[in-house]
Amino acid sequence: MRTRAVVAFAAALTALLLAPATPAAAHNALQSATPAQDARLTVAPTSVTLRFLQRLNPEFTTIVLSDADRQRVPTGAPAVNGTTGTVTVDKSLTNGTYTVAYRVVSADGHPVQGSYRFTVAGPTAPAASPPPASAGAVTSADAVAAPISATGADDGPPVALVAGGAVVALAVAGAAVLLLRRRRAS
Ligand SMILES: [Cu+2]
Repeated sequence: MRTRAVVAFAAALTALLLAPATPAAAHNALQSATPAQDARLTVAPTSVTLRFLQRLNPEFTTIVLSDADRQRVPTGAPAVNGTTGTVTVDKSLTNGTYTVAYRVVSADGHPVQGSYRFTVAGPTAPAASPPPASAGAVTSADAVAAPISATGADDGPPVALVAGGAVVALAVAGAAVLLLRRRRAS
């Protein structure tokens, strides 16, 4: 009788201890991703692939890509293959930080969601800037920009002066021609 009570107590205690651990162990989890978390890419990715611990259910697999302004980036529907889900990126990603958010279902039916970021830092933008005249890229770009806008602002007065000068020159020339004709006539 006593032994039975002890065994029952031990069994109940074991069940109690194991109970909280069981759901966590049954939950799905992200194992790896391409692009990887916090990756800094020089070439924009054309797809995002997430590999999970458990098989994915295509009906309950969501992968959303969004940009730094939290605007959703158009992608294809998630293509599920076993434990991996892939979305293709419809537009070419410009430089910036992107967030991959996912929501999948665990084997026990409970949803699991998470997100991570990666950065696209391709050489496209620096190459488009004016030829590298000096070492300090940022400073030289600012220095180049400033004179251009200053010249643009100064364009007004010189143009007016030139136009005014032309009018004066024409008047002088006209008067000279008239004088010459009068002299020849007389
Ligand atoms: Cu669960």
